[in-house]
Amino acid sequence: MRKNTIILIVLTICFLVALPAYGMNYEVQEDKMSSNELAIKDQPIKTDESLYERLRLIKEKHEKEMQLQEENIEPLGPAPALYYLEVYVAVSSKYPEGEFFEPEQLRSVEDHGGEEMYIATIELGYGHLRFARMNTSLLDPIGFEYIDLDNDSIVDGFLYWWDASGYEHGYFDYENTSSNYPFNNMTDSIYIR
Ligand SMILES: [Ca+2]
Ligand SMILES: [Ca+2]
Repeated sequence: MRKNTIILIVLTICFLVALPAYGMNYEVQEDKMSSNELAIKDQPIKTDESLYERLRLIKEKHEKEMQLQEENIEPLGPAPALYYLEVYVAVSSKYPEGEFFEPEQLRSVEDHGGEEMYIATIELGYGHLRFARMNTSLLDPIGFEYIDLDNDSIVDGFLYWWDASGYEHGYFDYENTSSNYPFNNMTDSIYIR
């Protein structure tokens, strides 16, 4: 009887000590796995040098156009109106490497979906009415980054991440409206297969 009780106590202690340790290991592995899987989402956009080159050219072209206009009209305010926008990348559990889109691309090449899916949009200039939709249903933003193309600490644009988790495919569209004159509206879209 006494021997059995001692064995029982020893087993209980072993179980109580092992349980949290097991739980912790499991947690850590889970975290590591999910952040590795969709790591692209956590990489600063600045690491995409080819994107920055492309955006710099768009900015230069826009500034030249603005200069030509300013010769005729009164100078613009300090914050530039929204002048460029695109769907940049999609990353999903089914395609964790991430698919970067060409500006004119109409349809994703890769098959996306699975448990998680995030889509990033990029814009230059300042907008204030952002709407991202999947099959006309609004998506929530989960984060954003500033884009500073010339390192002058003046923000040139924004990257926004949208949560499209739960969709296996669908029509993604993004729109934004300029905060400043001429209060123009811009859109871009892509079919995610
Ligand atoms: Ca800048
Ligand atoms: Ca799919």
